[in-house]
Amino acid sequence: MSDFDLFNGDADGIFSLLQLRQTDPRPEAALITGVKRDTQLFARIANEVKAGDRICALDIGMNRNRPELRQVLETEAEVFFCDHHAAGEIPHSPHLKLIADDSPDTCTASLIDSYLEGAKAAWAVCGAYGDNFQALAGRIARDRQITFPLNQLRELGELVNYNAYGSTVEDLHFHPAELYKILLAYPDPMGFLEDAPEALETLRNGYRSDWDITEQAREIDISREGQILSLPACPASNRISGLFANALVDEDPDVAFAILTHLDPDIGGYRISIRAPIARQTQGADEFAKLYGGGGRAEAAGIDHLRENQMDSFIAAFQATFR
Ligand SMILES: [Mn+2]
Repeated sequence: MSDFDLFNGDADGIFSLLQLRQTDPRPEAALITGVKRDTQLFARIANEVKAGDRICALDIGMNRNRPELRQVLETEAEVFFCDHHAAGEIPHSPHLKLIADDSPDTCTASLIDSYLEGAKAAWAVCGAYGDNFQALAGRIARDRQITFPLNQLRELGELVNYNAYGSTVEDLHFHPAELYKILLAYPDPMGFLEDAPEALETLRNGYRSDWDITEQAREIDISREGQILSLPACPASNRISGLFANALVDEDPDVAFAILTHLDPDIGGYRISIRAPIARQTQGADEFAKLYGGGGRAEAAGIDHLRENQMDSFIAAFQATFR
């Protein structure tokens, strides 16, 4: 029997798995993860899974994994799937244990916290902060009587989230599996923060210097309801674009944002982070992103590749969607 832990390489995925594996260790589990957008993780294991294998899938969305999930269930492997993205059609199988909630105020780390009845709640607080759910993070901390300084848990959540942003794992400071293993050695987030290993300094320094690139943001199309900005092609842009988008929508929750990051000239076009105006009812960032082959959640979504010649259509559709 083999174990496979599939998890989003972002804070929500990593802090979900930390909670689970510090209560139910599976040291031999294969760690299957990648950059934040690399969520089609069942495809990587579907052909090697056997009956009785245990698969744990966290924060990766069912929509982009359904065919391979079906294939895995048909081999009679046992799948535990926990997620907060819109699931779509759910396969019927006695081998699937599903915890899913796509309401806009939850995240996977919080669902795991409920499942484990708060056994490792401080990690869940970091996960919620990392996924940009400030109120939820505060609620978990209160409900579970976490006494650690929340500003420090928030910093850790944001740094681990930041680490997952990039076009490929080569853009990242740490492969998410490596960062997970570093954190796993500590019983709780404060242990890691107080020990202050080199990894913490690396993330802090990278985060600080990457923000500088946002000063080079160019305005592509600006209206009262929606702003489209672009960043130059470089690893710093690849890492910071999603956080830049979060910061903008936190500042101006009535406005929709699209941050376009130029891809290398040999590929051309853009990678895009989209944020719906969270203070208005016109959400559906995921539905909008789907028009261009992307996906995500109602509030936050992404498009992997927009070609130059799609730009006019993109601008018109963006402004129409979020008007
Ligand atoms: Mn998440």
